[in-house]
Amino acid sequence: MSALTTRRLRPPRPDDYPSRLHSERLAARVGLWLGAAFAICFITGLFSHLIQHPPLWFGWPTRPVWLYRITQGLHISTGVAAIPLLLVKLWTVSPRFWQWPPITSVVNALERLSIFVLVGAAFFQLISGLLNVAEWYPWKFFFPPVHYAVAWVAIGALAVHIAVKLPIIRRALTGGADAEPVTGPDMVGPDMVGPDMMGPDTAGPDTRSDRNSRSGPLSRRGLLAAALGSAGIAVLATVGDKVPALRTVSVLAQRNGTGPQGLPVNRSAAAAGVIKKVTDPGYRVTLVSAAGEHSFTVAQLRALPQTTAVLPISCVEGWSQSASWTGVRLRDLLQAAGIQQSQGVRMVSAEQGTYAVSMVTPAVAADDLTLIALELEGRPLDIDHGYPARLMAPDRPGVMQTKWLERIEVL
Ligand SMILES: Nc1nc2c(c(=O)[nH]1)N[C@H]1C(S)=C(S)[C@@H](COP(=O)(O)O)O[C@H]1N2
Ligand SMILES: [Mo]
Repeated sequence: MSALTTRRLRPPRPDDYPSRLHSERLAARVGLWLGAAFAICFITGLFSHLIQHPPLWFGWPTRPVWLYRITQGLHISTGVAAIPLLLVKLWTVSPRFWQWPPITSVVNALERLSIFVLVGAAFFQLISGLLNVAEWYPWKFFFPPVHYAVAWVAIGALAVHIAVKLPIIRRALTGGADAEPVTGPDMVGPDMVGPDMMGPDTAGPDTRSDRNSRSGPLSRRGLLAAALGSAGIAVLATVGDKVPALRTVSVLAQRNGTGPQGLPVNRSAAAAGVIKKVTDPGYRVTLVSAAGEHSFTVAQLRALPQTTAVLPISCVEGWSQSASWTGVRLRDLLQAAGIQQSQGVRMVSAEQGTYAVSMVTPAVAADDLTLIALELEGRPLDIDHGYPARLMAPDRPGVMQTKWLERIEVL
């Protein structure tokens, strides 16, 4: 029998993973950062979902106008940071994946199942999110609802994982478990007693795991620093599409300030198939309400009182950029048509498709910064930015800033 077969046939022992980097303490430390990244990513993602599908109890403020820019920037950046952290965390605890026997008890089976779900959901979220930012969709499903549903699976499995591991996390983070390999007692069962359970004398520098340990050139502190460093580099490499000052170092950022009128474009007029329609001299923006229909030519919209506001486009995909927009206040337009109150306004684009419609809540409709924008940086909107008219409202996901407005339906 070859040495390899022999190795395979017997249960792995802690000695098979001599690196001290497979320690509970390191796993807990990296886990702490990873958990924080996941928590921020989940909460900011939840906000983004609620803003786009608001239940009756939910109201997102319109000030500060950059709040969503921050929350969604955090959502993408914590997701990016989580990728190297997750990989290091998995490597650190990897000896436990080859536990022998594979299942030791019902509790152990449940715990392993929850970790399987957690790792699967975490990978799914991070990879699908990253590909969505890159606008590459090698799948058939519609990304937002699936990403949202799996977020609950991930966060639920994470809560179970933290609850189950709480004693180990506490032990690892309060010291004393320094020399404890992740293949230690909690993995094999209560019958195997680890150094920290046998008293301080065996937990000293002379324990089994210490004597056999080979950490190579890296210390545990070094690996933690490398994990955090990689997370930081990953964020720096992608954050430039949110933070203009970091554009030059952000070599992997998707939308880096390039586009007509200095502002990126997610979907061009050509891609949306609206060029012919919106450049037609007969193009009108029609206000529809219980009082009837009222059509405006572009010239008529320009003749109404104009308001200028500096508002960011804050794309759900993470890029954001502030710009100066000029146009008619939605509030003024509604008033001009004799509409005092609404239960919401539907913004309908000349485009057909998924992003052709967005809802404006009564609070947003009444806001004095909610514009039917006609100009960007003092010039008529580029056709790719929604010429002749688009919605620009404060503190709102980019996907809801409907371009090429054709109908404004007051409910
Ligand atoms: N009709 C329509 N409006 C739209 C979109 C679209 O595809 N169709 N894309 C939205 C998205 S996802 C974003 S981020 C912003 C981008 O605006 P910009 O192209 O002017 O920068 O427009 C939004 N408005
Ligand atoms: Mo977007």
